[in-house]
Amino acid sequence: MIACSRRQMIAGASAAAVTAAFSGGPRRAVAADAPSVLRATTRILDIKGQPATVLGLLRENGNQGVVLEPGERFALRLRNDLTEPTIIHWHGQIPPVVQDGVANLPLPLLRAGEARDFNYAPYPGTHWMHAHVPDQEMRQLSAPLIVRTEEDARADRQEVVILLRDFSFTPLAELLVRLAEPESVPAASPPAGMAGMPMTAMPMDLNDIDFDAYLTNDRTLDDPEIVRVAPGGQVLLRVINAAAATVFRIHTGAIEGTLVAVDGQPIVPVSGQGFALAMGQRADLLLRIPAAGGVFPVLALREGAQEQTGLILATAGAVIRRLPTIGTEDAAPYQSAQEAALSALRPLPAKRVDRRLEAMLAGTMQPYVWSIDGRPWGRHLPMVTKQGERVEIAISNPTMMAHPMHLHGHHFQVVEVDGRRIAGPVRDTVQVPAMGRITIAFDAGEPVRWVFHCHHMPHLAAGMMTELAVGA
Ligand SMILES: [Cu+2]
Repeated sequence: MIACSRRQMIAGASAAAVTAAFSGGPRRAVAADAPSVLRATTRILDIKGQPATVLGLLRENGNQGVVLEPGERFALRLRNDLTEPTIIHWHGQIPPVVQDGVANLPLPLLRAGEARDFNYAPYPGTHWMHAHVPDQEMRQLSAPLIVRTEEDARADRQEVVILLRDFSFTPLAELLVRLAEPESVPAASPPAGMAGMPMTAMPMDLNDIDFDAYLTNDRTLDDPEIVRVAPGGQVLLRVINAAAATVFRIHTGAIEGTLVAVDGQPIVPVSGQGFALAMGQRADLLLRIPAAGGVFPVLALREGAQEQTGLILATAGAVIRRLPTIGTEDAAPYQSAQEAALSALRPLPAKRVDRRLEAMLAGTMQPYVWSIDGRPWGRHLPMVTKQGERVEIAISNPTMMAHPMHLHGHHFQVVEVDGRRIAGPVRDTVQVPAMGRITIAFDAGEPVRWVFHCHHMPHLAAGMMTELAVGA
């Protein structure tokens, strides 16, 4: 432990700039014929003293991603300034499918130098944007997409965006080769004949990749972002898990947080000091800074491991001490009990279920192939429904890893966890624990093909995607 040094104070000053970059900053009016530009480009991060070239989504003013005020449309021109093709998905939003951002569904990737315009009415809440190309998402091609509500605008509170990532110097293709090596990790599926074994007898496989760093707003705890907060003030943390393959437990330390929304959708508030967040998911947490002031780290603990990342909330004059990047005990894993304890503030309207679908998650380590219903993407069988139908998909996970499952084009409600009916949260990404079963419900939307996939990037790259074919 060291006291706040001059170097850290300088770090604090540059942290203020990063805060501005993540929180939007002032916007200027643009003419209708000159859309605001979002560039997919490269940038350089400092990872434990080593420069790392990563990808990013930057505005003309240098800010990452997009913050929209109440009633504002999502209207911008995406320009691919990379030397490779890319496509960006607006995670949590439901634009017409032509703007959804999945390769060839229906539009192709943007070529290097190509631009494409987007214009749709956004859903409010904490969302994000990312390349729908696993290798690019892993190279940090992601950013916040925040849509503020009238309530946000009226509320006397400070908003802090926390974008969590994992970082590896090793390219995805090489990681996939390593993952398929015999000595890598426990089997993805229980051996034949062991399906009836109790869960505790099986080796749960929480993390199949060890990353080189875990980042909060691009920084490690060696040089964290420091956010100035007011004594007695209220803070809204908008936490986004943009990691490729890491579940985090958000830990608010001495202050109890109140979870008020998941995936941008309001829930019946739940208080606590730790909430798990899977890849693709978001959590909105309200905090009250004690009137006496002080230093309040917000940590993200790597599930089932000791690595940690985070940022520091501090009142003026407080002495900030450095926090270790490795904690003292393994963080508790994401459990279905957390999901079962959440309730939507605005549930789906009551309606008879028109169609019940099943999705069986599957995987093998050698070769490293993950799939849905035993069929990797490309050989998949579409799940079929009709526009307007109330659909339930029961997702069964007999594998030894959890899978955060994301459905495009819809917001769904979690209605069953391990056999128990609940009026759970409305989401777009649900964590299906190892050996667990989760049922989601929604009304089928635009009559087109929407993808349904795991948000663990190596799993997605290895085939864990299917489609929901909505008929007219
Ligand atoms: Cu998965």
